[in-house]
Amino acid sequence: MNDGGGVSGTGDQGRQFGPLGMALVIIPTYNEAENIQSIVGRVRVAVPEAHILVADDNSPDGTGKIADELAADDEQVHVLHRKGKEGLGAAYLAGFQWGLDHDYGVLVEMDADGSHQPEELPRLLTALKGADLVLGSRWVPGGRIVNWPKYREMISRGGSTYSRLMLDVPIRDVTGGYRAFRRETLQGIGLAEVASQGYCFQVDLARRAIKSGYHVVEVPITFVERELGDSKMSQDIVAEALWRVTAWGVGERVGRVGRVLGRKDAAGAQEPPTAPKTP
Ligand SMILES: Nc1nc2c(ncn2[C@@H]2O[C@H](COP(=O)(O)OP(=O)(O)O)[C@@H](O)[C@H]2O)c(=O)[nH]1
Ligand SMILES: [Mg+2]
Repeated sequence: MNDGGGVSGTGDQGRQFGPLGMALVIIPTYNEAENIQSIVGRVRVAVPEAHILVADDNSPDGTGKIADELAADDEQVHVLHRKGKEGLGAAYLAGFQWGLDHDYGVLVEMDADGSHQPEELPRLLTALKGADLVLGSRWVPGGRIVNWPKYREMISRGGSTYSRLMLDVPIRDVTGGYRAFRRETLQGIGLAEVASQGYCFQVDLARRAIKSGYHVVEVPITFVERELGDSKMSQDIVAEALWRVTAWGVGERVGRVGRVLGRKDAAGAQEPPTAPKTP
């Protein structure tokens, strides 16, 4: 790991983000050798004051080595080398921890494949001034997708709708992965209990933020399907999302019913004994 040294939220660069502190853009990678240089370069141009952390799961195609070369030339680029493929969720959890340990005030999630356009990041960061968590959203007015196969759109829209109804969260794009968090939001949503590995990790974080009372805002984005490399989407990832969202939703409903019944019992116990009916 190259941790760059001298990273802090109080330097000149930090001040450019105002009271929120310095931003760290976390880019999880698995076999993104064809994309990593371009995405890092685009982020550096779009938000020159932000730092970047590439969280690579020991990609066989050498992504980690390319990232190391980029980091060697640029003190704002860092690399977290992980031992093997453990899923998007685990890579982000490690990246968040690294960012919190290094005093970043804003932590951004961004895919490596260009689907999340760095040029839209300033809009997300501006919105974060009035929110605790900003979600880049494909499914609010103004949001768009480019070159996405119909079946992927259906999985994504269906997954968001199912999650919204099941979990009772007022969010149009619950599965998206282009997000900006204030550090306090990540610290307040119980990251230590997050077990989701695949893309339902995103649903998990959004629902935790809402349930914890944080102000979550959706900002429209144009999501552009990757041109290079392969998607890591799999049936296992969809299956994990389906069972976890269902389990969370059922668990919440059971909990609500339990609380209502509990209140009734408690209320009943406190009621004064009814006076004997007079004949
Ligand atoms: N570190 C790490 N990154 C991953 C893993 N799975 C996916 N990613 C990265 O997560 C981002 C989104 O994955 P992608 O394959 O583009 O998913 P899709 O956009 O849903 O098809 C990309 O930057 C991937 O390289 C993983 O297991 N570990
Ligand atoms: Mg992708």
